[in-house]
This record gives sequence, C-alpha cells and structure tokens, in this order.
Amino acid sequence: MGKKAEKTQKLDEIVISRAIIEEFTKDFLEYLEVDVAIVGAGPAGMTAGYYLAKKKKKVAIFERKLSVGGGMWGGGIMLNRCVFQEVSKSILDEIGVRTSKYRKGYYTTDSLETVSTLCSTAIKAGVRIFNLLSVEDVMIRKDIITGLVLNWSAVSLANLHVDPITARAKYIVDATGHDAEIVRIVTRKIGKKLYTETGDLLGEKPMWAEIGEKTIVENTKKVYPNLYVAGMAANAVFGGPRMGPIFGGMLLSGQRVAELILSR
Ligand code: 48H
Repeated sequence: MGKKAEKTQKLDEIVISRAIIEEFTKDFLEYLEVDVAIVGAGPAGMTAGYYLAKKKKKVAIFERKLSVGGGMWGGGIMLNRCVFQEVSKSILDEIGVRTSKYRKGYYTTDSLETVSTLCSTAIKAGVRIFNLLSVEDVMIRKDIITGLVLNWSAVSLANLHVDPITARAKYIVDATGHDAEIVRIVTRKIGKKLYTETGDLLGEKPMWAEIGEKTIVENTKKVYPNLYVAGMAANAVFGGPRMGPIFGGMLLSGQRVAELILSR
C-alpha cells in the first residue's frame, strides 16, 4: 500500500514552492536574534559555529557565496588536498574527517571531504548557515556592536539599489578571511578604535607558515566590544604572517574563538 501510494503520489508545484518559502522564512525569522552571528563559512567560521552549537548556543553563519568552505576547496594551487599539522588532528578526528599521515607531524585530507564533513557536522550540531547573504554593515548602540546588516549577495552583484535587513547578536565573529571585512567596516564607520597597537588593522604579513600558524591562534580574540576575529582575519587585524595551504590554524582559531565566547 505504502509503495503503491508512493508511486502514484501526485505532485503539486505550489506545495513545493510553499514548502521552500515557509520553511526558509520560519528559520530566517528564528535566527534574526542569536547568541553568536558568524560572518563567513570558511574553515574558521564553521569550526567556531560547531563548537558553539555543541554547547547549545544559538548560532547563525552568514555566507556571501553559494558554497561554503571559503578557501579550503582548492587545497593548494587547486590540488584538492589539505595539509594539517599534528596539533590540529584531534579536531579532524572529532568531526569525522579522515586523515592520512604524510610524515611525522603532517597529515593530509581530501579537501572536498573536509569541507563537506565540517559543514554537515556544524549543521547537525545546530548551526544554521545562511548562504547567498552578504554582511554589508554592522548595527551599533553606543559604540557596542549589536548586530549585522544583511542583504542578498545577488543585490550587490546586480548593482541594485535595495535596502538591507538586520540580525541581532550578543557576539559577532569576523571570519571573513584575508579581507577581515567586518573589522574594516568598523574602522571605516566608527574610527580607529580597535584593540590593536594603533587602533587600526595592522595588516597581514608575508608568508611564514610556522609563525603564521602560531600567531593565528594568539590573534584570535576580541577586537572591539562584542566583536571577535577568527581565521585569516585574525592575522590581518593583528599583523600576523600568512601560512599558505596549511589549514590546522584555521580550525584551531575557530575552536579558540568558541572557547573565548563560551567563557564570557
Ligand atoms: C558574508 C563573507 C563576507 C561578507 C567574506 O577565506 P576563508 O576560507 O576564511 P578562513 O579564515 O576560514 O580560512 C582562510 C583560508 O581559507 C585561507 O585563505 C588560508 C589558509 N590562506 C593562507 C594564505 O597564505 O593564503 O572563508 C571566508 C568566507 C568566504 O566563504 C567568504 O565568501 C565569506 O567568508 N565572506 N560572507 N558577508 N561580508 N566576506
């Protein structure tokens, strides 16, 4: 009976359309006020989201692109293998990404497996990822950042003059990668008031993998009231070197920012 019913099920296009609109809207409304809003679904942002959601925090990640994963899909020069150092392996084990030992202290993963597993694990832990949405500004109250200003990425791509909407968050994480876009918006609009030596972004330094991977975790911290930086954005803000196609620091930075926020 069940099988027969399945074979003969009639499909109504309007039901399909309503399902998409209603279910998405329900979620979107629910996530307009969250504990933590993360900008960027790269390795750092998704790892941060996973560790926060695991501790039952309400987390939304806003990602500009259609796909999540940021710079991780292409491994190094489009060869789809990622390299991880020993200290980051426990995170890969925890989220279920298979590793292959290359030599002592160095592991490789399939970049496609790494991105898809990280994304799936974060979502299953409770993170809600909204792709195709760009963060174009921040919301403030008396010098404190209280939320994000969002618009569909297609709006800016098509150069349309359409006003954005907002999402409120107790904490915000800039995980936008090399450009540290949210921190840049803050300095442009609020002035050079960051928790750096100059109050401004110190800028990313040239390649030095060992130091870059070390400083990225140290530089993962609060940069302005309620605003944290993680991943490449942390070295761009606090002046650490780039590290090339090794991704352990991104996961460790995501884990670190989650710990910092959870300790508040
Ligand atoms: C919504 C946005 C916005 C915005 C950007 O670049 P990512 O992968 O960032 P990380 O820090 O997780 O990882 C960095 C790593 O990929 C890398 O580039 C390395 C290790 N480089 C070393 C080197 O030497 O070059 O992801 C950031 C994500 C992307 O998906 C962007 O689309 C997204 O953030 N994003 N989303 N609103 N305003 N800006």
